Amino acid sequence: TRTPVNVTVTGAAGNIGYALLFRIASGQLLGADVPVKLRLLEITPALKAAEGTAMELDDCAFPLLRGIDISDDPNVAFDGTNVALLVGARPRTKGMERGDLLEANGGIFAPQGKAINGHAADDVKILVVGNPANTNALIARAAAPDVPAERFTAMTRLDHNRAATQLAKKLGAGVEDVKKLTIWGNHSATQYPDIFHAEVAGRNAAEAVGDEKWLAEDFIPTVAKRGAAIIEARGASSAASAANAAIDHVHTWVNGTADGDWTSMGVVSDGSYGVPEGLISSFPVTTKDGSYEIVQGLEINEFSRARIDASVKELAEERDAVRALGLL
Ligand code: NAX
Repeated sequence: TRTPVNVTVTGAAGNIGYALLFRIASGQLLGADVPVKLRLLEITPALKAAEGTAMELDDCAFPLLRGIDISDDPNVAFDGTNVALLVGARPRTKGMERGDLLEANGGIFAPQGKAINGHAADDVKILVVGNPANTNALIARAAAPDVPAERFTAMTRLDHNRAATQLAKKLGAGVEDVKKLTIWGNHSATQYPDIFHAEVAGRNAAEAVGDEKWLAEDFIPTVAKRGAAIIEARGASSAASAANAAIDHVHTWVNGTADGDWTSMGVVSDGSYGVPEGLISSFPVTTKDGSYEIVQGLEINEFSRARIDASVKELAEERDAVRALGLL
């Protein structure tokens, strides 16, 4: 029998946590033959709620679930962790300036990065979901100098999945027919969902759409503002779809992308496509055997260039702001 994989989830008592934990425990994160141990990290006042979720996890009698530990101490929750899902974050509240938001999240992600550095397993893979996800990943990474930089990733898979559905609907295709979509840049309203290299049922997606106005005025804003539209409709932010994207992100990272396809992940830039080295920005990536590579050699047209640059500029500003706060 295989040794269980340790999976840490922060913000475990939150909305996304509730939608995520049961899927991890049922084997959807790593595979139907991989036993898991869950480590739940919460702030002290939410420990009781996390215990309630753990009771429900027990009540599911998942054969792959080999244990649940709950803690409010990152050094405990990240001890021996193989997969760390950093979901809990400080949300922006009314009247909060960006600097305050980044500082509050620095107070969460710097100590968590430090705890990962000191206690995680050598093969640790980290996904940051909590917003601002790219910059929170940057902060955690800076606090973990002994962990290879490429292990820190930020989630743009929800944006990727949203874009796939919008494109499939437009072309009357199934989502399974959509390949090689890319989300570039920041997980924010400046993100750029790129269909110029995408294929739908074997055809170039931009050619099949043949309508730049739809692209600029409908598709891109619909994808980029989808989070706000969900809040408006549900009265609560995306939770099950965000959890689903976190599952997809890690599953793809571990199990590989299909031949002739790629996915989108926020990863440390190596300078590809003019994205300054060190920024955690979303790129097209292929994955294999637990590692990933940024897809090289794509031609970037003027339409795309302007939008990638705008989102990357925002990332650079966030980096400069957290640097000024002494977090990098
Ligand atoms: P909730 O407010 O329901 O849950 C957050 C949980 O995190 C709470 O239980 C809180 O106690 C916990 N928490 C706060 N500080 C913590 C700390 N230092 N250590 C451990 N736990 C801590 O939010 P939820 O709806 O679950 O969303 C979580 C995060 O995901 C938010 O930052 C949200 O903005 C972000 N999202 C990111 C998305 C993405 O695509 N990257 C999409 C969905 C979502 O908006």
